[in-house]
Amino acid sequence: MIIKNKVSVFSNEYNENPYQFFSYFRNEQPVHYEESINAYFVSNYEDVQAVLGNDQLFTTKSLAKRAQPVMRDRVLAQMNGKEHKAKKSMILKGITGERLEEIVPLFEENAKEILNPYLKKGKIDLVNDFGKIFAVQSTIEMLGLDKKDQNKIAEWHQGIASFITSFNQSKEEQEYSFWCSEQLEKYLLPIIEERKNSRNLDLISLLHRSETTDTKMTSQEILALTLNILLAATEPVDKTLALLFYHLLENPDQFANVEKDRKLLKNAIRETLRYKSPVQFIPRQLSDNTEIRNIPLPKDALIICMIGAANRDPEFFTEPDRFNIYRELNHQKVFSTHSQNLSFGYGTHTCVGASLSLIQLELVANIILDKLKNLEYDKNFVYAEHGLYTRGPKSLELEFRAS
Ligand code: 2IO
Repeated sequence: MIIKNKVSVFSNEYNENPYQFFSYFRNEQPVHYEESINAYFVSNYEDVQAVLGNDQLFTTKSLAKRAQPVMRDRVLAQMNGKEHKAKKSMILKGITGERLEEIVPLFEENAKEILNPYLKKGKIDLVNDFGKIFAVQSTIEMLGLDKKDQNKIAEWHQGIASFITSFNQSKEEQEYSFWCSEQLEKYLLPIIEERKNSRNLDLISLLHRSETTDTKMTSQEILALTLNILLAATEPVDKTLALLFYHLLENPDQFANVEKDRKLLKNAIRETLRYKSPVQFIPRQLSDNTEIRNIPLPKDALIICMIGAANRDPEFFTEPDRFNIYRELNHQKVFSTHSQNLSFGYGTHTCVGASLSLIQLELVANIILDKLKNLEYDKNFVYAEHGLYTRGPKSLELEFRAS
């Protein structure tokens, strides 16, 4: 496509279909300046990798504005050195090994319970009837919260997610986000206090046991990490799941092969994350003057990595604009683990939950494939996506035969 005028990521055209502009950004505007938010967008794989790989120069200080106001203290990505290592290792303890064996059956139970009432109907909206609920319930299990509070937790999560992933919140919307953040604080602080001496493996109890250099975490610090986990483990889940099934339905041959050979699911999930990255942007802040592709960038500048565009860079992926679950098996250009695409970030602050999330998605996709046969779009279904920062289908209305 030949584009004459400068394209803004805040234009309607971009919002409608960002993917069509990725090659324009990579080739014509590799360091694209957006005046309205005073930020530089980088889109080539090599540049994004270089930015995320250098956390001394491209710092996570950007999160002080983007996340901290609703997180109420620093999130994991804002920490570094010993502190980062200690807290990250406690979080990992809550999602791997012994604890993973506890979580997986809970995910399974929840998924089946949410699907059940739809089996009789033969119809489901994979985003609004399933994905969003499954996402919140999964996070509730990991944090050891009460499932009966899921509706209010989901509502409050939506409010803080909107603050973090918006560029143009109105005053009212921002106030609502802060209100949600306050409600979560009121709800979570007493639970956090209660678990001071708990020996359990839920993430809140584990965070109490994280000994950083010499200080234990305060309840407020634990609150911020709890909100961090709530957001990071909830927000991308329904999106990825719906994108996976949408692109399988759009590619019936690949779908048929996945149904027959479930070992292909892992590749299908990774290809979905590459082809339609649910987290499209990762922000950083410069600690010094520098340049990218000879374009000078001033100290303190906000740099936004365009993950979706980098994941379709032809220098790194053969036929990048094709959804192809076999690419990892066929193409040598591509490495072999999820670290090949930048969907979980790169470098020191690579997503802590990446492995868990792949396990969770594979598990739930298998349950859906087992129970919902002859999947197809509902008669009147029209596909549409939304979101610039995090992006996914608005809905995915399906018909099926229950098995
Ligand atoms: C609080 C954007 C869904 C994270 C976050 C802004 C920090 C960090 C991310 C991901 C995904 C969310 N950033 N998770 O991009 O914890």
